[in-house]
Amino acid sequence: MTIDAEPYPFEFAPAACALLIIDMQRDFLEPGGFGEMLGNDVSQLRRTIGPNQRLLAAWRAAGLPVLHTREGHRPDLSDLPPAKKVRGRSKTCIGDSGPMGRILVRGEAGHDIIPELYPLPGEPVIDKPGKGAFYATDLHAILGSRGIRQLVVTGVTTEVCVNTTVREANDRGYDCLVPDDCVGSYFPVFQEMGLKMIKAQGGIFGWVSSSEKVLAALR
Ligand code: C5J
Repeated sequence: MTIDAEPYPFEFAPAACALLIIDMQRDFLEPGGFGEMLGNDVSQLRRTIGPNQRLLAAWRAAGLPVLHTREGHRPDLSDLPPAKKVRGRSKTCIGDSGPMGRILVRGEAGHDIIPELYPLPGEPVIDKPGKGAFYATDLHAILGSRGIRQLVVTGVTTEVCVNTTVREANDRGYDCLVPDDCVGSYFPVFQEMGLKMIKAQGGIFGWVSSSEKVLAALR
């Protein structure tokens, strides 16, 4: 079975393919959250919610594995590198009080996944301290134990945590497909370039498609 994709059709092996939803967290997506507080236009990310909901519903209905990630840190910030803490020289940074609790701290309201895409019991949630979902997590072990070789990667943001995760996955031998309407960036130019970088040079990191095309294959 193939999915229409760029740079060429993706050989879809449903029994070995997981949906990996990156960082659809309240602080990144909700009006009044940390992302908006920094001056970002959250509507650029919120347009991905509908396509992700449709894909997630179809994926679950097909009985295929779903995993979610959240970027964040331990409440004592012991896993927060000082360099990450001070980067940006922002007045408010990771660990400080934000509009929805302490920013990017596990257990806080803003750190959690938006209700529209909330994980079901049994769907692994990978808490990651970095941008990539494989760094300092057990994601590779979980995927390996389930025989997963392919990932459909969605979420936010396209050029940061989605791109980093796709690159990490590629180096670990996974084939990654990214539906363009299911990933978002606060910056339109990074959205475009983030997707181009994945599919360039014959699919150097993976494939780019759309949720409709993945849904067509699932049907
Ligand atoms: C993610 C970020 N999830 N942009 N984080 O992309 O800091």
